[in-house]
Amino acid sequence: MAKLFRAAIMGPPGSGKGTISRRIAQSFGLQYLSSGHYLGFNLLRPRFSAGVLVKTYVERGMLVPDHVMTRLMLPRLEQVIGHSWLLDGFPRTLPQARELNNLCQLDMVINLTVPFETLKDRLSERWVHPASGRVYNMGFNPPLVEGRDDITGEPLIHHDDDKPEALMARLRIYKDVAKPVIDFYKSLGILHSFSGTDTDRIWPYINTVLTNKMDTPHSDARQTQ
Ligand code: G5P
Repeated sequence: MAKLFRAAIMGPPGSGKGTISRRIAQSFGLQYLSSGHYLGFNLLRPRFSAGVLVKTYVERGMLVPDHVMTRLMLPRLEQVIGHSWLLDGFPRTLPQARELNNLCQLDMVINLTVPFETLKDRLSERWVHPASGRVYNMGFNPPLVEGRDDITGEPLIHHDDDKPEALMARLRIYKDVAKPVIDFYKSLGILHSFSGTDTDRIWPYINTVLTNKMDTPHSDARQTQ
């Protein structure tokens, strides 16, 4: 049996984590687990008791408390114990990274760095299909029909936390909390950083590093949104 591979991707809001994660999942067959998508999905479920609290944080661009996030995400990882996976958006803080490390050790952490102005431009033009998490950008990967998801034809939405005020808060918070997480993974020797303004230029480097790290064969990168 091929060795299991566990990775996480981190980077500021709009750095392309979701876009690159989908390419990785498609090319390398990893299960894709997104904390943002999982939070959004749970907010739609009446049985999710922390829903109101979580909504307040997300809408303001603030981080959801660590204990809520670990209670949401760690059981999810236990469900995919026999699979290789890629985590997007978790862990976000040092306490989350430590809790995750107690449950399982990651093989690789991908760290994206993208200039601030680029992030602002991208997010102001982002449209999302809420049910699937598919993202579009009016310049980079526009939907086939304006305002509609390519696969289902359902309406696309602009997230409240992509609006300017929440966006600035998210970018500020990211700067503060990411550094200790980056240092933690650096100290474990598993951090790989990739910088640039274009996802399509960063992607071949990520593809090469992953190919070298994983035993499984890979297919060519493909845009999957
Ligand atoms: P999320 O959902 O984890 P963020 O804020 O980290 O959200 P986000 O905004 O989803 O990250 P991304 O995934 O890094 O961004 O980027 P993306 O969606 O792939 O790309 C952004 C846009 O740029 C898209 O429109 C895409 O098409 C376009 N794009 C990509 N590449 C290019 C390019 O090369 N050129 C151009 N022109 N466009 C491009 O977290 C949301 C909230 O949930 C909570 C927090 O409140 C958080 O704010 N949360 C947590 N709280 C605490 N702990 C955690 N672990 C949490 N996880 C989530």
